[in-house]
Amino acid sequence: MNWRTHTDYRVYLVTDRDLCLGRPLDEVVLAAVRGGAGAVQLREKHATSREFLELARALASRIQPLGIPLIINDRADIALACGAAGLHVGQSDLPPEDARRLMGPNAIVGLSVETREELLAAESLDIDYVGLSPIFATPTKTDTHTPWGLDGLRWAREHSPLRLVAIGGIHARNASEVVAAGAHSLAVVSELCSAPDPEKAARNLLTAFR
Ligand code: TZP
Ligand code: MG
Repeated sequence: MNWRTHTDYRVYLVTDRDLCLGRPLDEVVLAAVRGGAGAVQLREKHATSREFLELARALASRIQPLGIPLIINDRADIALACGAAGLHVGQSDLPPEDARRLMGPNAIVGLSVETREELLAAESLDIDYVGLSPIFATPTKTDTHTPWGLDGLRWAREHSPLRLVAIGGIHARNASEVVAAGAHSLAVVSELCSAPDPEKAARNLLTAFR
């Protein structure tokens, strides 16, 4: 499986177990995947390494055979140990060049960018996408930079050839305008993790691309 060429990023689920309304994470993830989520990032900010790895292994074994990549947030060691398809890093994490070297030429490597300068600098890197963070202010992550907004997203699309993964405050109600402003991908946490029906919610987000 060449994840770098075969991934459908349009609806990209980023996990938060605390927002899953008490349901097991794999149940929420599998429902979102049935609804059309084409990429999943496991984001764990409080788990021990052992717990993170166990979760990652379990998820990878459920979704990767379906052709859906598991992308690990921040931890190359966890990504390598569980055979994840990819790694997502932020500006203060492992540098993308090292992420690529460790993960190898066929893995997905994504990078968060919060400013125009970071976006332009990312162009010279061997990465698969940039996460434009955040598009809108969001209660899910409050330690963020100034939001890009739709104008910032349009600027990004005009000035960068990179695949643009929009994240932050994206919901069914604004998904179409985020796509119209230039996003190649909608990355969401609460819209799917906290949806009463994550399958239906994912299917609904996909319609923003029609
Ligand atoms: N990075 C930038 S905003 C964000 C992350 C992980 C959280 C997005 O959560 P939501 O619930 O989709 O607004
Ligand atoms: Mg990080």
